[in-house]
Amino acid sequence: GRIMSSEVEKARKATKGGETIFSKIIDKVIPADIIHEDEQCIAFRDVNPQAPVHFLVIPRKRIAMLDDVNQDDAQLLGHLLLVAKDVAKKENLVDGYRLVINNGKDGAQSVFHLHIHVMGKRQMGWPPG
Ligand code: IU
Repeated sequence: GRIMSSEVEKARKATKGGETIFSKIIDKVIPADIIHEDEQCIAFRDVNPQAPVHFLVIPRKRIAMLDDVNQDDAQLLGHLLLVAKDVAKKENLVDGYRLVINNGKDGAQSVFHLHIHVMGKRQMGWPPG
């Protein structure tokens, strides 16, 4: 069979509900390497990077997953993408980069606070695993 990474195993067991560690990062109760902050979102480096540059863009608003957004979040979602692009530029990802949103079990989501992964400084493959 296929080898499953521990991250995927973790994701398959993760369940939605309540506060996550990302709330604590937003509230600065636990530290993170924050590289962007504004009224609506923050961006910080992933603790387990999958590329030489790997950061997450997350809304301050507690949204568990992409499935939970609605029309009222349209501006916020657009903002997250714009921040992803701006921070990618600040991180000098001049040769391109990859954005990923893992949603739910099959998407291998392990933290139930919406986040956009931004990865760069290596050649990505397709399709993703
Ligand atoms: P996922 O999309 O839910 O599968 O990814 C969650 C990511 O959050 C994963 O890449 C973790 O390495 C990352 N992360 C983190 O940066 N800091 C933390 O305290 C925790 C997870 I928990």
